[in-house]
Amino acid sequence: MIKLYDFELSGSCYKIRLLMNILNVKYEKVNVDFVNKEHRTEKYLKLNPFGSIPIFEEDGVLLRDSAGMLVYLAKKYDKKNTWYPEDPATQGHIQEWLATGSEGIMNSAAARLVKILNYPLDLPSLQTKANATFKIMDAHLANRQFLAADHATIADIACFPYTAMAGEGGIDLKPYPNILKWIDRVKKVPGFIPMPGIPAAA
Ligand SMILES: N[C@@H](CCC(=O)N[C@@H](CS)C(=O)NCC(=O)O)C(=O)O
Repeated sequence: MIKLYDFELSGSCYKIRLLMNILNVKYEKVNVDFVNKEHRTEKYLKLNPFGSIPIFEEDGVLLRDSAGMLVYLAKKYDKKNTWYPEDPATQGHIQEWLATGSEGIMNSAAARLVKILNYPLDLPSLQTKANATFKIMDAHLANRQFLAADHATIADIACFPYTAMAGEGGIDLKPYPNILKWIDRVKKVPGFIPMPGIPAAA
């Protein structure tokens, strides 16, 4: 049985819950007390020396990064190969957006941590960097429905949570109409689930 070390308010953990729900994969959830930094205790640092969640285990496979988990789940459980298609160009583009989901968009995640958990980080700088990423993403989505293919892939899941929750980090998405339409599109994917801060489609 898959074990997901999870925190309900973490957008990174939500990426994994979301794909597992879409693919109808059963799993056991282990709640991590993130607010009190349980993920930084010895027990968790043994599982992930980088000290972050989510952490994922199945049959002796231990994964410590959400992008790795998305690839693993799609390869193992998506029998139709739509979430991580075989074609090399699409895989290349997916990897590009997995990187953006772990880099530029994480500025939005960090801005949210400043706002909701008082992380001592430079909020204006994080907001500026997140906005720079959203500007590029909005232009990319001007003539596309999804980030890396003509249908949803793990690229969309990787970039979705901290884009959709940008407002919680004090970042206004109104200047990015193509992103707003994309958020609605992702919410309509069969198997979509909400999380606190990301309501279901209206
Ligand atoms: N590269 C990791 C990063 C995940 C990440 O940043 N997780 C946050 C929670 S959303 C975390 O655990 N941060 C550690 C901390 O703030 O102490 C992934 O995508 O899985």
